[in-house]
Amino acid sequence: MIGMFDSDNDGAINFTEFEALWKYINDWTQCFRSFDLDSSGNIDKGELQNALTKFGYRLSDQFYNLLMMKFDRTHTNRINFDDFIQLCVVLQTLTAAFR
Ligand SMILES: [Ca+2]
Repeated sequence: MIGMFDSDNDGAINFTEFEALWKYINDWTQCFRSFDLDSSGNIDKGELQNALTKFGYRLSDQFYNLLMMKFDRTHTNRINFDDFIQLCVVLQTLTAAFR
């Protein structure tokens, strides 16, 4: 992840790059919190459906089950913060591929 933000490729994060990294993480944290309606610190299937519907995705119940199965790595029917970021990135990549 650090590599993504080392824009001058000197192997280190300078202040400007750190600011970009900080903003990126902050944006994701805020996004995650707004999804986590019951403030449990993770996203359940209902919260995921609610959030992705707001994003304009129309997905079948089966697809949500698939997403939960794939990204719920703790097998608690809930998605943690880092898995949630991964889910969004995968979904964005898929959406871009089908456009
Ligand atoms: Ca929650």
